[in-house]
Amino acid sequence: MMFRFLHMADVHLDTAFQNRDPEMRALLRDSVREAFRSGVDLALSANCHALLIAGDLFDNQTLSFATERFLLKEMTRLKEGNVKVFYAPGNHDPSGATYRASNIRWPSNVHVFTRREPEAIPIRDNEGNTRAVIVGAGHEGNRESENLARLFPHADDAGALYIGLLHALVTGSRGDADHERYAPCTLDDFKGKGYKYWALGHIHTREVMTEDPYAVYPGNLIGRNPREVGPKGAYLVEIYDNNILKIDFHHLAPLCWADLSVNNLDGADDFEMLQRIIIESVQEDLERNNWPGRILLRLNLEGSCPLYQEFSNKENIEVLIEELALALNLAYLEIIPDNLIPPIEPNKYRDEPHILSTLLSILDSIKTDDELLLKLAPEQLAGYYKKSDKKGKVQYLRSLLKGMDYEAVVRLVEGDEL
Ligand SMILES: [Mn+2]
Repeated sequence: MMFRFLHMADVHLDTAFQNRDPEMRALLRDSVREAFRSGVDLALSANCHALLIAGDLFDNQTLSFATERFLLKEMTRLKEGNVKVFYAPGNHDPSGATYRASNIRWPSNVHVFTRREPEAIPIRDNEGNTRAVIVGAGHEGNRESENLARLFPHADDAGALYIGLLHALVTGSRGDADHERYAPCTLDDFKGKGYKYWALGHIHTREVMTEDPYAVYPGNLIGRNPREVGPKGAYLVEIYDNNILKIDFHHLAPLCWADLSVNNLDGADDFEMLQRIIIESVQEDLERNNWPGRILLRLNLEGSCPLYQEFSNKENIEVLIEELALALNLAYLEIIPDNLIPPIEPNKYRDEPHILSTLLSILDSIKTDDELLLKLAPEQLAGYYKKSDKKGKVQYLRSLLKGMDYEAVVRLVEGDEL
């Protein structure tokens, strides 16, 4: 006997995308739905027995009529294809009775784990044999602070395949530091319970944390901002009687975020040249990544550039965006020029009879002279409590000196003289 399922999490339908303009907002919201629809298509075409959704399917605060209608339609499609749905709510879509979503009348193929106490649902084949047991628990409120994984029972039907379904923060996962500590647990909570696979949600970064048992975050279904780069989707999992497990990641998002930097703009002395250098560099990066779907790009421009001044004009940036988005066939482009500097050579200003030269030589000295450095900054530093730790203070102060010689030249020399 074999059990096949699709594991997804953190769909976040109805994210408001409030800081985006209306066109971009529409693109992102439609794309989330499209990604979910592709997941349903995959579950149907791969003849999955079940779709497992590990929470944050939507946002209770903003659940719209359109999304409610969309979800019911997609769940019904799964029902018609004999795919069961197991859905364990998370902190964004908790199941508590006061939330609007708790009144949704799901089709009969959908099981929602509404309680934080785990519940075991057997899936049987036509002969009545247990194919798998899905054990799930849901968040009832939006700030679950308890370790729910610990409450999961041991696999008691010895022959059956057990799968856990839970929205939780597992300590030590790749996204640990960036996510709220809801339903916190550790990998140890999953061990020794006789489960084959833990279908997790909450962390937006994809990760197979362990293989015995499998503890898996599929990541969110689609990147929502430039911090969530690369292909996004769900895991298609097959588990056979002999305990062999096949796991395949499927990209489902119709678009991918990329976050790239260009720092070779020394030769960009006119608009044409600026475009050419950027296009070449970005094309190379995109080809190397070879990400599927349309690309949304955050582009950081860094380092010295003769056209430094031109970037203080917003209109110039808009025109550049227009040209590059077209040339690179991007669905969206934002440019961050904050780390550009004028093409300057601090050495040009050394050993001359002016204050900049004196400042540069002081900056040079305090790279090695601890006493002089402390003399220039005798005050207690905010947030720096160890008064006696001279070495630590010196180290910290020195870390602030990076790029200061450039800064000094930019501040003390008039634009035309650079
Ligand atoms: Mn969450």
